[in-house]
Amino acid sequence: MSTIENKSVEITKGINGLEKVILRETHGSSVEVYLYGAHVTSWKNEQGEELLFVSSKAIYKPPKPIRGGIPICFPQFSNLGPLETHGFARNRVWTIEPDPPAFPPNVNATNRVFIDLLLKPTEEDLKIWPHSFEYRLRVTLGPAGDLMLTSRIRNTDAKPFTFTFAYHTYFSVSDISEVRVEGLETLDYLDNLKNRERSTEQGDAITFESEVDKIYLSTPSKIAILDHEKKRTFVVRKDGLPDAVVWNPWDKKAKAIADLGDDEYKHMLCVEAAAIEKPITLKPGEEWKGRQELSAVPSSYCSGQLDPNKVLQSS
Ligand code: TA6
Repeated sequence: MSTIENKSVEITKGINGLEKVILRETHGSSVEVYLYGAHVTSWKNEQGEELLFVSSKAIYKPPKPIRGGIPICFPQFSNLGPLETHGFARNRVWTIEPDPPAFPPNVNATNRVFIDLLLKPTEEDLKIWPHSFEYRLRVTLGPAGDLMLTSRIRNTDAKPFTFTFAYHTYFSVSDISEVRVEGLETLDYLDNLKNRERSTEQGDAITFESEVDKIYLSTPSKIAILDHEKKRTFVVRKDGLPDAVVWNPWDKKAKAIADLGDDEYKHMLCVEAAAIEKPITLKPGEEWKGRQELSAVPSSYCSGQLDPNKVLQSS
């Protein structure tokens, strides 16, 4: 049964009866988040255009994580540890927390629509990852349609623990061959396609003509994704998340991924704010915070006319 709480936050049933929350902003933008995985599956602008990619073959059925949107990788990124790929947070059912511990004033600002979600390990989880924690996620839709994800992870155990993390964001792009990413040039990266060999990015902005799976290290707090055809620029701002993963599976790997359409790789690009190279360690009682803020702005990019510095320096 769907419950309308108020006009801007609706708790309802999504695909396969899984519970989801819809946030709506008065100018028309919206966000949808499933309690399964605390997984954002939709982010629409004021014109109702979808800004995130979700596979047409996505499976909304536990324990399979949803292909697309924003999976949360915690407490392990990829296979960098003993757990299943990308950890278990993305395939657990989170709860809504009506009254979480206070956020700093700038996060709690008025005229924002948000929902607070909570994940605590079950007895079963503690068998595979023996650390008690409280993971609070606030999903916020700003007045200009910006989407903010704020994670607060607290060690509620009697001993320290260490984790890696990523917001595995799938952006919707018109054509991957027409996309460029600015803000990562000249940085060091670990190449997942070469046993995580360390290299340095050369030259100009990053463009795509084959499979890419790289972990860029010590990245700036702002990264821009320019979609030439759509004349749209996504800006990723991040805090507490030094690394940035860039992934596109390209044609061969896309065919090998059962829940991704063969040609869908053309319309997606993952740029993931992450903490991977230097795992986070929390002592008992300590809390870590990692924030990602996404905005989509019209870009006047036209074969080299755009000055990347302007995109990256504008607030
Ligand atoms: O973030 C990039 C990556 O780790 C790739 O190596 C690729 O496997 C991708 O994530 C998707 O992982 P998934 O477990 O969701 O199929």
